[in-house]
Amino acid sequence: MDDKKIIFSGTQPSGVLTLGNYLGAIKNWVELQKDYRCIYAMMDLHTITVRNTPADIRRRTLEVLALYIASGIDPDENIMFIQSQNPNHAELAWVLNCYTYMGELQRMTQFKDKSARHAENINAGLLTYPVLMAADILLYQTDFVPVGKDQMQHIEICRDIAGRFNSLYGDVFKIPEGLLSKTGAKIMSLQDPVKKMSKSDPNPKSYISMMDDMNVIAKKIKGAVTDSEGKVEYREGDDTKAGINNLLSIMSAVTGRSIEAIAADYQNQGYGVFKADVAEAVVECIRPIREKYDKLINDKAYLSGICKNGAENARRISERTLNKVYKKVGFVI
Ligand code: ATP
Ligand code: LTN
Repeated sequence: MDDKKIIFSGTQPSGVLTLGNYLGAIKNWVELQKDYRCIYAMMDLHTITVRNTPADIRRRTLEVLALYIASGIDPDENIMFIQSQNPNHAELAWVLNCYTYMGELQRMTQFKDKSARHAENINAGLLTYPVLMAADILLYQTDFVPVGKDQMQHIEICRDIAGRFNSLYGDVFKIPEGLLSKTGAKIMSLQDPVKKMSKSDPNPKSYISMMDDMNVIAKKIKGAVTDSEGKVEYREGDDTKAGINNLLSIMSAVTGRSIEAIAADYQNQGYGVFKADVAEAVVECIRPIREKYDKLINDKAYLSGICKNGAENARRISERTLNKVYKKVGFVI
């Protein structure tokens, strides 16, 4: 490998990607590919921590890849692969499980949220999910992990696990840093704007899917929950303003203009005009991605080729770290 710093990130094929995934993560990845050696994966091993239909996982995995490419990630310059096609992830996760404490895992916000939402299936994988995520990152001696704000707690535990392992065995892992996008790091639900926009939300009106028709996108934004005050003003931390704060953040992320400048434009306007303009800006942001996506998704041979090639590269790079770990803990290799 050259001397560029390493970026690793991924999304789960647990649903159709949302505007939150795009603005919080993928858009940032596109920028980073110029200066870093980037590895972006489809995290299917993580997806079975909650019940999903197998055919859906299989189909969505290639949909996620097509969306990465349609968003502007160049498959010739970056490594893209399916997590389950590189067995080193599961192998390192097992080892790291033995260096992670139950108490740390039980404190994770995502574990608490998901175990409340899936009370009938609080499986061990849901608890140990952050250990697998740590393995994903540490296998590649990653420098930076670009994610949305909701994932920062998982980056912290990854750093703790790596530090603990290094203090026992010497410098085995690079300690990675999380990287937030400047705008759009936390896009909120359109129906309950104090909750993050999530592709697994049972109410489709709460999220904009990257696959929604353009008129559906406009309708969802026009139906977004706001307040009755009628002022397009950004007030950080004021939950009564959460809906407008969110629409301002979305507008800022898709146009690249500052929230202040946007709010100033709508000083004397009602929510109707503002929402119509946000809808138009979001549609214009998504439209070109969709057009590319629609062409790519039918070319299964091309997409599978990228995965195969990506998995070979990923395996080769990550093998070095795994071998080092096995040697350090005492396995005969
Ligand atoms: P699920 O709802 O299935 O838990 P998710 O959409 O929350 O899925 P991922 O697909 O794993 O989670 O997320 C991929 C990336 O998108 C992560 O970096 C995550 O931080 C980011 N992301 C997810 N939701 C948002 C959001 N609402 N705003 C900003 N970034 C987000
Ligand atoms: N947990 C992440 C998805 C994910 C990930 C990773 C992101 C799994 N492994 C490694 C970055 C690096 C999520 O966004 N829910």
